[in-house]
Amino acid sequence: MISADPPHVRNAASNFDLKAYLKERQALVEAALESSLPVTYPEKIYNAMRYSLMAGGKRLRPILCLATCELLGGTIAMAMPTACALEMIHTMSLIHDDLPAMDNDDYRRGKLTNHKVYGEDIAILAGDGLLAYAFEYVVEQTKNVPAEYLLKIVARLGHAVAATGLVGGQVVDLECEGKTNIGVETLHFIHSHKTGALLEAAVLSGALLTGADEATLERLARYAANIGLAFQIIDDILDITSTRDVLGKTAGKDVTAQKMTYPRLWGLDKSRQEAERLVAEAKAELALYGEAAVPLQAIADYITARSH
Ligand code: GRG
Repeated sequence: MISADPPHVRNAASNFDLKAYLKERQALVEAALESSLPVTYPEKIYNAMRYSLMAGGKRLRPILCLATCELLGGTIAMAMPTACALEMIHTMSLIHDDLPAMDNDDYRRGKLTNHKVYGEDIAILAGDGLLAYAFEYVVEQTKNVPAEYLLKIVARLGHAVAATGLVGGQVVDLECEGKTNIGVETLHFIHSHKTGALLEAAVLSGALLTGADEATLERLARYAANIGLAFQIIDDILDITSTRDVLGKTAGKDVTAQKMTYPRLWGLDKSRQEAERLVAEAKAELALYGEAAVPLQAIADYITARSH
């Protein structure tokens, strides 16, 4: 395929070391998360919250937030509290998703799930605690950002969690359990809400920290929607083609539960092609930023190349 990018952008893209970039960003996020939640009385709940928050994971949502903020001229320092809040929200959604009343999973991020270690009661509260703390954390810890920008970020995060986002996606997912006649629109609804909404919030909150205008937000929302869907398609593929050791969570669950997935709808080859098409579209949205867009474009590539 002939690249539409000018040669200097192509060179910047081919010289960009994504592995090193992700490693560095992950280390920054780990350090910030580590100090975000000290253990105090009652220790049990703080330990349960930290157990899942510090259990690893790719830290994709924080990294997207930092990268978008930097793309638009902001700094890592400005964005780090929001980046941590995104990971707190994501972690709470994983804890609740794994509960016996939801997906009933025993493993997550290569470890026993929160309720397996702390019991269901504490796991529910650990999720609630992380969710509430995320909002407090953004407002209390963000420095050098106007309050009106922070208000928009808080609203955007709320929108991503509420029935307009994660909760709505999870409800439709639960409703579809055991049904074999799920169409592509319903599948898209589930995943654009369960997975896409928080990825979009990660990108848009990074932009909102810099006071981005509507056109910029719309462009970045298109980038996020495309990588969000690609991310989910790859998730579905990996559930079939990978193992628990590599994924850090139970593999093959979708087939066992006879869940409707993209590979089930389209087959593995078409699913992979579709993910690649979405990533190419996501990258094209950012072409006008030239070299500055290389990190976000490389993150889009990582979504289809990842093994877990
Ligand atoms: C948000 C109030 C509230 C309730 C939760 C349970 C629920 C409602 C929603 C489910 C959301 C969910 C678990 C979606 C799946 C998203 C997804 C693809 C998770 C895996 O993300 P990765 O691969 O995981 O980024 P790591 O571990 O790398 O962070």
